[in-house]
Amino acid sequence: KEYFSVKMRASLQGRHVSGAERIVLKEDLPTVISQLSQRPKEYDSLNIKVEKINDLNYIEKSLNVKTINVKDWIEGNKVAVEILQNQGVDKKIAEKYINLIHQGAVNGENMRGAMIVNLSGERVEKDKTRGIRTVNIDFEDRKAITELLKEKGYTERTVDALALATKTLNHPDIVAEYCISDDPSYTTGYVATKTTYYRINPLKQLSNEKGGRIYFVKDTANIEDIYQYLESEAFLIKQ
Ligand code: PML
Repeated sequence: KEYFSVKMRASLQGRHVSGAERIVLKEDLPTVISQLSQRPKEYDSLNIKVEKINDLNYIEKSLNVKTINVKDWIEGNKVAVEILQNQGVDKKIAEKYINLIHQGAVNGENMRGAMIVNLSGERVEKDKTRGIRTVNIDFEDRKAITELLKEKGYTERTVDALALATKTLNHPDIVAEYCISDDPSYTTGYVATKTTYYRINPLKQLSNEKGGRIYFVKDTANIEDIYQYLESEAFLIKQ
């Protein structure tokens, strides 16, 4: 079977407004390209990139999803830090970088990709403005997963974020991830561990335009290998 990656990104006045990715069979390309092109509400520039995948890998199962409702984003972040601490991340280190994400990690602006922080508290991504981006990931049966998650009250964004987090945490050197959306109206965020995607609602203050991701890695992490795995290797998640 021939698989293709379809990546869409849209911007408005030079600002990124929407992005999505699918890995699909050749015969599904027309449908998927059309769907993705209709996804952003407003834009003045939209790119769709289609690339053939030569080497496709599989992940058996996505992370388990658990929702934690809290009274406000401050409380949400306390819960997030506790989960991170249970994964071996120092409290002070977790708090420092979480604060940075909430304030815009590049001089008050969002990074394009994720920050990588090791357990000693050092930032180890190669480019601190760009960060690292988890790409080339999808569910083998996206429709079924989406229906299942929507039944449980989750959103389309949960589906996309769950796929990304499942790939990210599947790397042996990555121990946990923290994420808040850069959409000012979307306040549910998550912390992912090796087994579980904890949706924390809310995890950021309503109307905050800052957002991003932090990947916490072992001190011995092979950074080159993490880039190669997250940015170049293609995976489908079976369920
Ligand atoms: C994003 O879209 O930028 C992040 C999405 C976070 C999804 C949280 C959830 O609803 O599970």
